[in-house]
Amino acid sequence: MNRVNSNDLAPAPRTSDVEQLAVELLERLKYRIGKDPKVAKPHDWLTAAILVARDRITDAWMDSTRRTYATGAKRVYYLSLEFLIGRLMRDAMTNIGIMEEMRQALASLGVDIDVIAELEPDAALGNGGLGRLAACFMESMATVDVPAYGYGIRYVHGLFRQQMADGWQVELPETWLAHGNPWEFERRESSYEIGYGGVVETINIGEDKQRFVWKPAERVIATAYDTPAVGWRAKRVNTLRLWAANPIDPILLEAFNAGDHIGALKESNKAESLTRVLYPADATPAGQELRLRQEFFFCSASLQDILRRHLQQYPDFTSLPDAVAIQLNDTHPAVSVAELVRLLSDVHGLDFDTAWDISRRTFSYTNHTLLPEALESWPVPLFERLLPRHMQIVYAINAKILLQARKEKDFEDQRIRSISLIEESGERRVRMGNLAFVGSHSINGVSALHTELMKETVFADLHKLYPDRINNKTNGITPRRWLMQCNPGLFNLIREAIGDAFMDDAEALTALDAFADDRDFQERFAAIKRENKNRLANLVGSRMGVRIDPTAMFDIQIKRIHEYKRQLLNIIEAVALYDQIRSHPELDWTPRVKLFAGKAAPSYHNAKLIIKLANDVARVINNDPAVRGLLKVVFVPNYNVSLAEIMVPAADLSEQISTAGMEASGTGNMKFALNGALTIGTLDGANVEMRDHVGEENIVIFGMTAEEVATVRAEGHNPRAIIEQSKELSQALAAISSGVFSPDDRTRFTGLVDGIYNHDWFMVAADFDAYAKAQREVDGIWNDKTSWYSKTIRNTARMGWFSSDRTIRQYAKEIWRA
Ligand code: B1N
Repeated sequence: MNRVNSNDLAPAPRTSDVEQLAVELLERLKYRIGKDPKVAKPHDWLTAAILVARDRITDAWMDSTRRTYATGAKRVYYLSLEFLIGRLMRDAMTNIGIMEEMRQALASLGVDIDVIAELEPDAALGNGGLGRLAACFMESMATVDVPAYGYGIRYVHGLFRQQMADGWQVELPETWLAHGNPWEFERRESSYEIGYGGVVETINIGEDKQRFVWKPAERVIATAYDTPAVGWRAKRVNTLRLWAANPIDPILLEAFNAGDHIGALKESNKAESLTRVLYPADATPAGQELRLRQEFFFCSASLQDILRRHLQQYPDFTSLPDAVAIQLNDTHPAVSVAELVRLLSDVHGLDFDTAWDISRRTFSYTNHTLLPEALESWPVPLFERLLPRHMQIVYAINAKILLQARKEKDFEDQRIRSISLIEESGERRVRMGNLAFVGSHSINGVSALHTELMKETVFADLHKLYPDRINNKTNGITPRRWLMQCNPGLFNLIREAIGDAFMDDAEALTALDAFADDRDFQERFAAIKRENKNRLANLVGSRMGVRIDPTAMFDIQIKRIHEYKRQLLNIIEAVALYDQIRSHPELDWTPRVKLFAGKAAPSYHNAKLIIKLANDVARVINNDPAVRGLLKVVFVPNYNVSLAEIMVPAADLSEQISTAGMEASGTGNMKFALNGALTIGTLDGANVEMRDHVGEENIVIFGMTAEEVATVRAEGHNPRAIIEQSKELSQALAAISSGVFSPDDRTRFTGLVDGIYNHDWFMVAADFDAYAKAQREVDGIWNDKTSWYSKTIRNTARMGWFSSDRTIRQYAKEIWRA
């Protein structure tokens, strides 16, 4: 019999000329959305445009999948509880190279692509840097041709929407799925059972051997939703697979028939609440039972999926570490270590030691923070109740590790306690960081400084036991989204100057160095910055009704609100500057606009107070005629990826001022410098390496080093004495504390200021004078425009190394061996 070759039926490769795209747009509009162009709403056009792009991506996607099977290439799995994606349309269309044609095709149908692009909701399935890094990595893994799958949760509500009510943050639910999501494919056939609770049965199978069978009391179904992740030039398209929870019995028939229509939905509601909302905590553990349920849910589903795929291609699991690499994005997926051991031994029949060995050679773990309060741990009773079999496995792993450690010299009781998977002081808890560490063959930090501090602090003893495991992979950002797409003006200027090589190799940007002192180039660079600032000024004007002057210096701090990031230091400096401008009107002040944006965790009291302070200070300064517009303060609400894409290209000055030793890396710092901003920053996280790359004359560094902070904290310091020695600081603090900015509630900020007087844990007082001095140095550079542009152009030229393509190549070579 002659079988039909499916390739014969495959449509011919699509052309992407303007007419063809226009035809397809009308086709999708009619047959997929059911609308006539005459009545189509902007949203319908957005969906149609995405569907047309998606079809082209799908061709490349299937091709990538076939190639992975055919070559037997190693697969990389990136497990992350967060993916902070933002919008996808512009990214996908640029990467498959149809952006201009699509613009024209839509225009020929009377549709403005920029208008519909604004309607695409941000996929905000993450909080901040950790989630955004995962999104940049997805794009870079496809770009550098690593066969990769991202695994996470399809939250119905991503990060909350931030609204301001009288200057206070108010959280509103985000409904990114309200109009459907044309990017995703639901995969009903890829679903798995996930269990919780119940009991473990032990079956004796002779020769002193036992089998363990976990009988969960509760079960839910995990169903996959796939989104394509398109690499640059569509070289490869990978998969982001997000899990949604569904009940096993959507309707409890017995209850329903008995007339209890609400009770009949109990299971359904319970299952769906699992994946309903993203925990809004950044760099702090969420702590609640639902969070542990979420973590186990997506880990178990992902691992079952990985093992199933492996068995399609290999006879057994001995080949797993050679065929598969699983990267744990922080400790949030660390329960995977126990779950993989369970699946391999209890379900697939391997003995414990083999399962453990395979597992350890498959996993690697990235640590993203050293904040002691951020290290995840779960109360033993909770862990045991929810995951009884995993608790046994954790104990078994612990026994193995501690036995081995006791044989080492220098491992006395204190050291043993510190490497144990169980915290024994006070309430007994399972330490997820230690579990991730011992369960992985590689543990990496996210900047050179952070990695060194990992070795000296949180993982000092584990590092002593396993000295070859900790390594560094400095973070990066994708230059497609964070230069090409968000800053087309600068992108085109660079192309004209140095050609196209940097589009495939960001480090080729160094050719721009030759233009740094070229007057003509400086002027064109400045003109583009000015356009970007106009765009931001218009946004601030229309969204907030605040007029800002685009010729003033735009000084920007955008990131999550956290005491260690020190937005407070920036605000206090603004208050001190305000004082100075009023008392010395005769001096030649540099006009500045200080812009802030960022969300606070809803339960983080001081962070919310800092937002209120920024708004209170803004109201007073912006309305004081004595300031003569020389200083403005603006807090832009609802910071998200899309807002960052407008603010980053518009920045003159980038604020990266965390207490040294506390910001693991930062990635916003890289985005600003790449887009031609000067950085004012501490020697923290990746700032240190940025200084090495751009040159110390092209970045303004101030303040204590991580080592100095550690010493001062250990020896104790006297912030009160420091404050009393600084007239500017004491005046600014007195004004804030006494209610100058909060006449309606004079003691609103007293507690915040008292914290600085009494302990100053974040070294705000200790670094204030150095910071203020550095700011005046920035003014000096700003006022010499050739010097300013020669520095900022060099920033753009020398930031190519911070491309996430470089980061991913290092992971691929040194960790995944892919
Ligand atoms: O990860 C980023 C780094 O650039 C930042 O410096 C770092 O602060 C950030 C618990 C976190 N560390 N830890 C978190 C997020 C959510 C959560 O529930 C912790 N985020 C970071 C990328 O490496």
